[in-house]
Amino acid sequence: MSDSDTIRSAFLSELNKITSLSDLENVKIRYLGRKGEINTFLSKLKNIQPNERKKVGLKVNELKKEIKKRLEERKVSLLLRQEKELKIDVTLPGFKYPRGGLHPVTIAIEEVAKIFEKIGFIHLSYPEVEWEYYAFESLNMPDGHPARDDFETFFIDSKPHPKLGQMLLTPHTSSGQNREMKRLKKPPIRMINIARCYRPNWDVTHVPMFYQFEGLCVDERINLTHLKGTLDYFVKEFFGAKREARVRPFHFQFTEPSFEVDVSCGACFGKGTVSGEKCRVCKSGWLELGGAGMVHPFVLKEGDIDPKKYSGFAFGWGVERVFMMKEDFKLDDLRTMYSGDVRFLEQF
Ligand code: FA5
Repeated sequence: MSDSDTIRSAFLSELNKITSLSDLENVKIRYLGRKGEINTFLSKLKNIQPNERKKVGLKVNELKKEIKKRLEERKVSLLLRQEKELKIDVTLPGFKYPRGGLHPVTIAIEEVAKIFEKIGFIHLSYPEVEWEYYAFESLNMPDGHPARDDFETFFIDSKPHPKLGQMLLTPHTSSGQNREMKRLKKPPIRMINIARCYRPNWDVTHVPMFYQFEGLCVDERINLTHLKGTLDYFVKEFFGAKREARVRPFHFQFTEPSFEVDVSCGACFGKGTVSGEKCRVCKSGWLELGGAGMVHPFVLKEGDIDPKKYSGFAFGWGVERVFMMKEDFKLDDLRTMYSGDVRFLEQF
């Protein structure tokens, strides 16, 4: 046979003639077996012009997938027909249903949680439907404060709580900080809160529903070196031993001092150049991860913790973002992650 189209049409006509499971097995061997049509064709790829080879190879692989799928479907329909006719041969091998896999975001959540659990952080998911108090007031952002604008929010049209304010969809996992302080009543606190967050954003780098993970550590004498050590630990565990974290001054209303955290680029390892040329992945040597800082004394007081005795650090990052950075791929559109497109999801 000369090309994959010829193999395909021959296969389709044989497929139509299959009336029993043994016919099906023969067709399967003829096309997918070790010396079958597909493998024979693949072994001849080396004779094709190099510029054509990739295209033809891809096409044959697609055909192989299609043949497998069609044979599986045929098998299911034959078995169902047999069952109907009450001619069940219990000695025949069973058939396998196609297997699904975990969504990449679920894979990332499990990995992040495991990394922090190893150093004693408790994995929790605080509510995504939240009160205004936890998302803002408890975090040093009173009603009308301009910092609230950084966390554009979906409010729920319902009767406000007399003390906790309006109900909303939490715009960040920092709303779990006050809840955890009040749950434990007393430090030490080591929490990793991984939960859904919502903001009315919809563009190539923003989705209205996304995940964040929030670390919170409060104890006596916690200082910046503990924060930096934890960031370095996470970066090495998640991205690889050669990667490093760095912090840059920033502002958040609920941490003081506040930082943005960067991770050294996996292509140039912080140098910004590869073989004398500007690194194409990062351009500057570093990639932005998310926010962090030392917990503001106001936030500790709101959590009934004495800021003279205790101090802490916190950080909060987007799960989708760290996942993409780890896999070293840039999605042209972050919304693809939630499009339910199996061709995208099958890659992980
Ligand atoms: C915050 O949400 C702070 N709460 C983080 C923090 C926690 C700082 C603790 C200090 C201490 P920011 O708005 O920058 O910060 O969001 C953090 C990350 O969430 C972003 O870097 C991004 O990765 C992710 N993110 C935010 N909005 C979206 C969105 N609409 N779609 C996808 N990811 C988003």
